[in-house]
Amino acid sequence: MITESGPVRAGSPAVSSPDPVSSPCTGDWAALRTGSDPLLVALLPRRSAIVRSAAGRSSHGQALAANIDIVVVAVSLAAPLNPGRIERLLALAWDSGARPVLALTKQDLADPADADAARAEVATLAPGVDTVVTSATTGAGLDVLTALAHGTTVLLGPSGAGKSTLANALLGAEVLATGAVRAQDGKGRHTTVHRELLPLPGGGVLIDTPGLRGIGLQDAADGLEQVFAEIEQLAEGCGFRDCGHDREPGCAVQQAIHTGELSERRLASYRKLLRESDWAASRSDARNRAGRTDQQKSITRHLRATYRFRERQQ
Ligand SMILES: Nc1nc2c(ncn2[C@@H]2O[C@H](COP(=O)(O)OP(=O)(O)OP(=O)(O)O)[C@@H](O)[C@H]2O)c(=O)[nH]1
Ligand SMILES: [Mg+2]
Ligand SMILES: [Zn+2]
Repeated sequence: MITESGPVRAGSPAVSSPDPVSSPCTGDWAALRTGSDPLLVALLPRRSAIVRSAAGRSSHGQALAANIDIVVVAVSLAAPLNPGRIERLLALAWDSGARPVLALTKQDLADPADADAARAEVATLAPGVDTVVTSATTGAGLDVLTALAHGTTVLLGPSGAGKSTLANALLGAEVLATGAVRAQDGKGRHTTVHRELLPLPGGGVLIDTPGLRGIGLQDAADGLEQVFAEIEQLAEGCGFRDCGHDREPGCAVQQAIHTGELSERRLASYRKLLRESDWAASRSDARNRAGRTDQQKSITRHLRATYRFRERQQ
């Protein structure tokens, strides 16, 4: 933890909350009991939080970082573009309450024509998102990114995208370890293993994160609405209010696909991510219900026993 007298390591009491989303995470502001054994006594309310659905079969969410102002989604220009992953990361970013920025990294390694094509494609994936083309080698775009970063900035993206390299460039020092990507497919080797929070020279802090393997969406409907804003907008022109954008007559979304204004891939991606988000949301509702009824269950059990007793009496 960083305090006015520098960093300290503080214990945190056994987490009493059953929901891991509310466990302390990088970027949290906390109240400390100081002394020889500093102890975290309270977390301040978060103004934003990046929550993914945790790995495994549990439907719990996991907060990756809190109180974020800017989420920089790093995408390498030296690897094939993965539109679905960009949309997923942007949904996570928007949904956190922070402002997403796209950094297209490794410009120096990309063929200029390919870089232009990637930029054009990314523009259709990220309406309303500032996009910066960067190179840690030539320094391109770093000034723009420095200007965009303020408050708490977090770097997100797949392993090998160049997050730690970008972080070092923004920090003005080689603080974070970086690692070469695999030659055959440009994938990273998961060099960063912990989230790191570091002060930026111009003020604010920067959080570098490990490249996420699976980023499940947890009830990110608001984020998806932002990422797929143009589909939401088109849907307002559909004949039916609850149009499924399938074969309904007067469907403005299908019409846009027909004219090439909207790609089928994008509609499919929207549906897939919405399904995933809704599923996680319903699971967590079910879990909340289950938690609440623990007490009710014991009452029911008690009642049932009473009924059985009465039946025997008759
Ligand atoms: N030429 C060039 N190489 C870069 C650039 N940015 C990153 N790299 C290289 O890409 C590789 C991966 O960079 P990292 O910064 O370790 O990637 P990361 O996103 O932090 O990856 P993880 O920590 O595994 O999640 C390293 O070999 C970097 O030197 C760039 O702008 N230009
Ligand atoms: Mg890294
Ligand atoms: Zn429709």
